[in-house]
Formats: sequence, C-alpha cells, structure tokens
Amino acid sequence: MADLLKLLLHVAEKAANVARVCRQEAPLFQLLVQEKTGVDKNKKFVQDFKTLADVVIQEMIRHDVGAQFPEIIDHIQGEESNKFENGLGESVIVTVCGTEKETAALLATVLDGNQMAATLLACAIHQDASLTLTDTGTDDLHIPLSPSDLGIWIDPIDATSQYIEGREEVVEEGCLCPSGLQCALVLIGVYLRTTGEPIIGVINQPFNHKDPTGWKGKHFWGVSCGSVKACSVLRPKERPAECPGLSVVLSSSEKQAVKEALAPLCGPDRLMYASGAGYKILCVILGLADIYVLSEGSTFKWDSCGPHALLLALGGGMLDLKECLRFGHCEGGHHDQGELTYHQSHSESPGADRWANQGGLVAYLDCQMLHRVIGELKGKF
Ligand code: 2IP
Ligand code: CA
Ligand code: CA
Repeated sequence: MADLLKLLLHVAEKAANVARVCRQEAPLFQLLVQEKTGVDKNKKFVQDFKTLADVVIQEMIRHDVGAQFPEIIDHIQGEESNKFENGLGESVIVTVCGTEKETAALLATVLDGNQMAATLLACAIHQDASLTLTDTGTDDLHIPLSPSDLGIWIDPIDATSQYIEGREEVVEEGCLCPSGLQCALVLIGVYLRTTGEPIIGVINQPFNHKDPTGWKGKHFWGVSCGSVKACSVLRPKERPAECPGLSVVLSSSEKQAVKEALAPLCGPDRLMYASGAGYKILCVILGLADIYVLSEGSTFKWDSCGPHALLLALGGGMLDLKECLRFGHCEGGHHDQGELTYHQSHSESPGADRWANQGGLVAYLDCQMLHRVIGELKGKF
C-alpha cells in the first residue's frame, strides 16, 4: 500500500497548488467564498465558510484516489458536500471531469462565467504533481494491507477562516505560528475499516514560507501499521532535565478553567495558542508544543485522522479527552483506552456532529507529559 501513500502525497500537493492558485488574485478569491448553513455548519463559529477551493480539492482527491483504487471509492469521506451555489442562486455539483477543458467548462458555471478563474483552477486540478513533488522518501516502504481494508478522511483545507483572511505572518524558526496562512493545511488520513485505527497520514502545508517567487509549501507523512512505523519527521529530541516546564498548545477559544489549570504546568510563555486543529496537532508532531488539549467536541474525524497517524508513527497518540479523564491512561507507559477511532459515527447526532470527536481530544508524543497534563485537568472543568 506504499503506492497509496505516494498517490496521497501527490494529490495533496495538487491540492496545495489549488489552494495557492485560489488565493493569488484577491478579486478572484472573493468569488470563491460561500457561507455554510444549517447542519453543515460548525457551531463553534458565528459564520462558517467554505470556499470553492475546499470543494474542488475534496472532489479532486476522491477522483484521483478512486481512479487508481476503485475498492476505496465508496469509503472516501470528507468535510465538504460537492454542492456549490453560483451568484445566480443556481446549485452546481462540482466534479472533476475527464479532461481539463470539460472541468473548466463546469467550473465556469460556478464562477458566473469567469473563464480565466475556471481555466486556472482546472489547470491545477489536472496538473501532474510529480512536476512539483519529486522526492517523497517512501520508496522502501512496505505496508501489508489491501485497498479493500481501508477508508479515507479528507479535510481539503483546515483552518479555512485563516485561509480566507490570508494574513502573512513571519515566524521565527522553532516557534509556532499563532494564526495566518501557515495554519491552513490539507489533511488526508487513511484508517482500517474494521478497527478504525489511523494507519497513513498526509499533511500538506501550502503556505509554509514565502520566497521571492511566492508561497512555498511543505509536506509531512506518517505510517503506523502494526510493526511498520515510518514518518517523514524525526521524533523531537527529549527535553533536557534542566527545562522541566511543559509546552501546551490550545485554541484561543478554550475554556478559561482549562487555561488556568494548565498554566502552572507550563514554563513561561509555554502555554501557547494557535489556529487550526490540524496545525495544533502538527505543532505536537514537530515538537513545537508537547501537548494539544481541546475540551470541546469542535473537531471532526477529518481534522484528526491524518495527523493522528503521524503521532502514532512517532510513538505518540491522540485520545478522547473525556474518556481519558474518566478512566485514566498510560499505566506502565502505555495508554489503555480512549485512542480516537475513525470508522463509527454518532448516528443520533445531526449533520456534521455525527463525525465529531465529541469528547474533545488530547494529542501527545510523550506519555509522561500526557500523564502530567491529565493529572492536572482531572476534576477541574
Ligand atoms: C476547524 C479549524 C478551526 C478549529 C476547528 C476546526 O476546521 O481547524 O481552526 O478551531 O476546531 O473544526 P480552532 O482554531 O479554534 O482550534 P475548518 O477550518 O476545516 O472548519
Ligand atoms: Ca477542519
Ligand atoms: Ca475544512
């Protein structure tokens, strides 16, 4: 199944190209934003937007993966619906067509006849990503699974609000980026249909840094399948004993009680805030923060599946916070329950909430640190 990982890296790179193209021209971008309503909306936000980039990316990934792995097509799910309304109030189903020309013609109907925008987008969708993504470092990998064992979760753009706002932040090396374009990520996760365990994760950060020719991206991947563990990121070094403080990353909208409970555990300036659920997990993967805690059910399976596979590949994990607080964990260095899974919905909940990580979550690489954070949070909220 190393072929699937390679394909996902390529399709995530194409997704990043689509995300960059859609942002390049401000007037074009205005055309692409649409508000989500009703059950599709994330209750956390007063307004929840989707962009044509989100919808196009999700459909493109479904199309490309389905073409090479037809056994998976009915098990590819994502955040977005493929319905988009144009300026005339007409609903258009966005799909990837057989040729670039046909896709451009379809997109032009969503873009109120704007041929230039449609052509640019169709070009990014039908592009061969191997032109921009050469070395993935996955050649020697053997993943002992068959496509019919697998399901896929896609978040075509996580931190859409940051993507739409488009602030260009300058970050110091080794520091996390609290907000801005860097927090927007393409997230793809593959899980086992039987157990719901995440086994392959791909994260593409379309706006990693800017050089004189424009924004450049970065990709990350991980595999955790039985004894096969591999990751494009090295496990961060152990913290020296003289720096005992933990670093924790939270959403700025996290409960006050959680912030107050964790502050004494963290060294000065080490209780940090950042946008994007995916980006906060990436911060843990990269060692920019030790732990990410979220006390609410405001993330979904598509937010966590891909990054979760990278945490597992590095010996960490992601647990349901509520279960963790209720049952304890990490006895003898291993958590015993509460690892998030991806195959079962909460059928009683409406809309997107069916797939919410309802108990909140905690992401970690080091079990000792997880233990300290859970100990501190018990009974506090
Ligand atoms: C959002 C996005 C938000 C996050 C929220 C996710 O996904 O990652 O940034 O909130 O939980 O569902 P916060 O930044 O406060 O952690 P999307 O942008 O895809 O809707
Ligand atoms: Ca998301
Ligand atoms: Ca999204």
